[in-house]
Amino acid sequence: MRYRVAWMKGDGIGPEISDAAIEVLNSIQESLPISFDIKFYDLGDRSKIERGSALPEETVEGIKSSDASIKGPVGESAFESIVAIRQKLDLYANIRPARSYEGVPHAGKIDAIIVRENTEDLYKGIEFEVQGVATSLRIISEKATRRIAKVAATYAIKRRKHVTVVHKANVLRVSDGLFRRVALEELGSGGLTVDEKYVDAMSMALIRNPEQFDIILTPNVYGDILSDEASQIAGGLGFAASANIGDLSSLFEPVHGSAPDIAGKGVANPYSMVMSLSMMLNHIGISRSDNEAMRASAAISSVVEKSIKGGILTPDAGGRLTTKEVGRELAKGVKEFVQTG
Ligand code: GGG
Repeated sequence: MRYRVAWMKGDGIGPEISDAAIEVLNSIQESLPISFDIKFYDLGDRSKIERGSALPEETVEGIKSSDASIKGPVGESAFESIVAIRQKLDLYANIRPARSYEGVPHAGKIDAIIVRENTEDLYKGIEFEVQGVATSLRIISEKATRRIAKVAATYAIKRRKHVTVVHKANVLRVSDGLFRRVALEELGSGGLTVDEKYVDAMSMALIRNPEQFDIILTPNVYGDILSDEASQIAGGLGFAASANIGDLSSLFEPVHGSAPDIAGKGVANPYSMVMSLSMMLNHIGISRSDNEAMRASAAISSVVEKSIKGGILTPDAGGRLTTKEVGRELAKGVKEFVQTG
């Protein structure tokens, strides 16, 4: 099969880590009966300066008309670009796995997935200031809560059948009260173990005993914060990949920002981007029932795991390789993996 992929390289380290991931994708095309027609689109700070928009209409149309899309990190324009595209295309499920790998120093053993509602909450962006008083409106709807709880259940059923619902319903009694009620209602009938945690207690429990968590279901803002914490426990944001999934489109991206302080130095960690690519291929495989896409995703995951263990790492993770060298090694590893079965 041939798939159309929209690729936004983004800002800062985005182009470097994108190029490393494209090298891996090329090795997939050379070794499996699957191919990709990649089209590049603008998104983020540079796009805003050069084109007057952090999210040009052409990019939105490009994502809509592709089979899958993937982006590098963006800088200060996150609200106008990534948050906006999630809302525009109703990419309501943000899937952020946090897993500690052998070979990377990690603060605790973790293998969890944060399932974050991706379209509402304070990130809806309804804010205004009147006479020195700034107000942000927090939107939590029954419809959005129910559908994200369903996604959490789908993941939990395939894993350890355990969901932790995160909220602060003792204080935010109406908004988090609704999230808690609807999520527990939706998760209550599927044979899952469901528990709940206040977000403050959750941030402590994640550090104290990260191993206990499987699927972590959260409203938008808590999910953004907790996923940085979880990825730090796992070994750092350089290994944190994610998916934004809707009913009609999907967009894959590293969890981290654009790291302008190290941009252009050749030391950025490309694993987050390569793992996002693996998530994209897995999504194509599932949504199109394509075994070759599934095989490609599994090959990348295996090679990533082996390479991390084998010390193929950039300096942030204790290695000595450049971004390009890690990309090249992963591409070579994927080709060998596929050829040797
Ligand atoms: N702390 C990681 C980071 O900077 N992520 C980019 C970002 O702010 N994304 C917004 C979002 O995921 O909602």
